[in-house]
Amino acid sequence: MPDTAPRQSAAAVLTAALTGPIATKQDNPALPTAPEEIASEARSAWEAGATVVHVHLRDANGLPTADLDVARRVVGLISEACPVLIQLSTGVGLGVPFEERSRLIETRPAMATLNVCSMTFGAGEFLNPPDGVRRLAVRMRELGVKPELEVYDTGHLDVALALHAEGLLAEPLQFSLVLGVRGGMAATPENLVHLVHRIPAGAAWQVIGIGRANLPMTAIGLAMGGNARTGMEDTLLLRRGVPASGNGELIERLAGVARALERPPAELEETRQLLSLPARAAAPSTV
Ligand code: KMH
Ligand code: ZN
Repeated sequence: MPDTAPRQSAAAVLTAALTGPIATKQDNPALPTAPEEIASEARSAWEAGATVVHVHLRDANGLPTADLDVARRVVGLISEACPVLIQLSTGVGLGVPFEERSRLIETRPAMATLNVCSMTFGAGEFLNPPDGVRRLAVRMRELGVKPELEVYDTGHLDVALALHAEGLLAEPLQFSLVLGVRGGMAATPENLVHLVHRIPAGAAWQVIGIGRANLPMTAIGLAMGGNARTGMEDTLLLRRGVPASGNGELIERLAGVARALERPPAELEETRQLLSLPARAAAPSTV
């Protein structure tokens, strides 16, 4: 009997979300917060198979910040540590004002997140006002910063597609499907399948699973042909009761899943192609 099952032989882009804005060293002492720690974790993730790092910034007290000097320092240290591609978070942290968060793209990262809707986010509120989101999308397009469209619920996908229909987003689109945030979609295979079916042809997409959903949701996403993200922003545990020793360990496990599914982790140049990034990084910031 011939094997007619669809094959997923293409490489998968693995992204490491190194620290996020919410967890603290009390939650897991391996969480990187200082710029040097974040750069060292970027290198561990790179060595384990990640070609993109998603970066949040912390101040000297370990709190989320959108400080441009901290951004330049962290990006500089990561670039010295390894050639990984850097995606800055414009989500930053729940208490940081939207306009401050938006200024981060003036440092001209290759990629940055674009959160298209406001929402309840765990115990807090994540504010992304429609006019601000439109301005940020326009500015990202002007600067050549590739937006990663963060989709925490089905309506967020509609808003992202409406921004695209207005001509505010360059093709090909790139989506993160985030499952398991309290206030967003529950982490169920049905929710993921529903969203994947609605992603426009030619767009890149990755799965983000929060907490205990991290491994199952990313595994399903890889099996469906998507890219995947893990890291200490998404889960502090390797498995129930076992804290992750760092981002490298989480990426190593995800790379193993990807290889088992015949989706080997993408190399750097493959990643640039799969995400339609220019061959070289954007010009350094003069801001
Ligand atoms: N943790 C939230 C504030 C992003 O990086 O752009 C959402 C977030 C999104 O982290
Ligand atoms: Zn983030």
